[in-house]
Amino acid sequence: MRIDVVTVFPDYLAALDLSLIGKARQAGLLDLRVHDLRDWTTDRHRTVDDTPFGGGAGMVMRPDVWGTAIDAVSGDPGEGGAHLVIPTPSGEVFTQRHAEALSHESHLVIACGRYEGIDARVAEHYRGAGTRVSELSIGDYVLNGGEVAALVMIEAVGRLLPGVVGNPESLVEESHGAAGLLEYPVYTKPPSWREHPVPEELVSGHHARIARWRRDRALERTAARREDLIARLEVATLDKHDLATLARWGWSVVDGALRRDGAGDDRGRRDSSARAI
Ligand code: 6GU
Repeated sequence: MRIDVVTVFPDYLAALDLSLIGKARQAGLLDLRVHDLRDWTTDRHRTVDDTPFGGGAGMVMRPDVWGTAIDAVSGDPGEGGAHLVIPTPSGEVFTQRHAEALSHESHLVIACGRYEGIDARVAEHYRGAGTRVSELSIGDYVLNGGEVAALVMIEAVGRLLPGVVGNPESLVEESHGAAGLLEYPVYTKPPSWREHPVPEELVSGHHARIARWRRDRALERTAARREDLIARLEVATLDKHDLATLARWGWSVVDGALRRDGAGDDRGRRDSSARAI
């Protein structure tokens, strides 16, 4: 995969030389190129922004500079062209599903805005020209620019590329995978640490018992921390034991879908919250 990042702070992306993504680049699995947007300015002051039409605070990034930059790094649109990613707090929220979809692309261009964002005509223009354009936010909080979001997306996408993660099995059970649950808690040596023993199921050697324990902890954790994920579970993928675990957290099946029990009864939840999840 090739990824071109355009930014006014190329140094922000220096972290991509490190760790797994750095290795993927060295191994030739990821062709990552970081560009300074100001290389495409034409004035003496290398201006990339201006005041907003309609008034208001802050500055908006100019579409002419962005257009020249994106054209220069996108390659030939006839050959499929690049998928344009614009990190912005007003985008769709970036999830593992977006990471998976983007990992199947051959070329991404990530346009990192600063200030109050990029002139809206840029996304509009490339969409109109048939380019795939994704405006994506990494969560409901405000950053000063798209660079940290680009780092997040490149790491999430990059680790899904074939050969980047050494053991592909580690991609299977982790949080936000296909099961739609958070990951179960994990433990290693020593077997007892500061009076905290490792749960006995995990040292039992019984494969089925371990699997059941992990599944229950994943369900409980998700129920405690992410009700939105429980509500989206496919009932057909849950066994009787799963439903019993969820019932203890106040969830039952109504008309084929999971529903939180009403009447504000959260006793089960409080009881379970009292122990480690
Ligand atoms: Cl992608 N950009 C900015 N500036 N702030 C954000 C964001 C992106 N995602 C969440 N907050």
